[in-house]
Amino acid sequence: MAQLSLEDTRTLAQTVLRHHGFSDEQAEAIADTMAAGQRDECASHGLYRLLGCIATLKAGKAVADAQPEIIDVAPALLKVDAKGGFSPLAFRRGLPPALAKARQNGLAAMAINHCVHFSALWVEIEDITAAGMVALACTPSHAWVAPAGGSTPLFGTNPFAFGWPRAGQLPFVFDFATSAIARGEIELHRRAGKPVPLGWGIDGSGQPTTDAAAILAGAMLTFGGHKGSALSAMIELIAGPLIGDFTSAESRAWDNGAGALPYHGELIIIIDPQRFLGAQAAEHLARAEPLFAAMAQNGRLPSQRRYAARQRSLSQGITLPDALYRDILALLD
Ligand code: NDP
Ligand code: PYC
Repeated sequence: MAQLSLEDTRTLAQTVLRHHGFSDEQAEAIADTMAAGQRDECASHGLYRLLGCIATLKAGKAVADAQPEIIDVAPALLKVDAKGGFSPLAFRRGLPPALAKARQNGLAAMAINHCVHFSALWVEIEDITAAGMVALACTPSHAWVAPAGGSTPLFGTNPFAFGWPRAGQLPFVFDFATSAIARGEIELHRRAGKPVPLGWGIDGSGQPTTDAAAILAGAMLTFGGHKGSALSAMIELIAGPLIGDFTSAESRAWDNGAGALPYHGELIIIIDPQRFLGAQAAEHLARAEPLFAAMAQNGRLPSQRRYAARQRSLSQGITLPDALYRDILALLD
């Protein structure tokens, strides 16, 4: 394994992105997001994504110097047109006005449109909870996942994330794909030549398989059968047609076999507890704490693995498989 400090991780990502023509602002926002993923040991959404970002750019499916445009739609609605760039800079630009709207109105919805998307959603959720807000986010991807009972890909891996601010503690956050697992995790299994658990996907003839490559060529499955399938459909709708953007099937059609990262929109909803609860906000938010304490019956809350990994990375730096490190360095040739 290669070992890097956190600063070197961020610098490596920025250097690769700038080398391929990304503007400074785009490179910084993308690199920060990838470095956070690597720091929290979310390998499928860390530096590995550099390979996909550069391949997407080379395929002509991303704009390296896009300048996101903010569109004020209504008192509680904001759109950010990413103009074909990656989502992190669009989120970064949209967040301050979206938070201002949430403070003013009690809640705000921010749509990011026309963005290429590679990232884990918790990175954004944590920026919102840091402002004392409750947050939800979701996004489609490419049509890779069969609806419950089917074998033809239709849905994206469609992640759904939620965040709850906690006084004096890291927030309660969960963030999961509505497929059994993120596609990136199956890709990492294929790279490592490892089988995947049964239940992650089916091969081209609809048969259950543990072969990562066969699933990537066949179809992924939703988590929780018809329940994950319905949630995935909801995400297609509220982060697709509702915000005037692509579904996962439309994103895959746009890709047209290029093998690029998905291109679509994202919906982020921000709720201000202070506006909901006024002077009683602190008292009611504190009532979440016994719930969290009682929830950890299986040993931990969602995100606690990440937070522990973050502490490790802050003191020891990150590790990267040698083959991936070589592939990333080769992007500088
Ligand atoms: P996982 O199944 O690994 O985990 C999902 C969530 O469940 C995390 O919050 C995780 O916390 C929590 N969790 C896992 N195990 C436990 C446990 N035993 N007890 C309590 N909580 C637990 O993730 P996925 O593969 O579904 O998704 C990974 C990432 O991929 C997400 O961040 C998602 O945003 C991203 N993604 C992005 C897409 C995009 O289009 N941009 C598409 C699909 C996925 P912890 O992290 O602490 O383990
Ligand atoms: O891992 O499913 C995934 C994914 C899709 C887009 C970004 N990550």
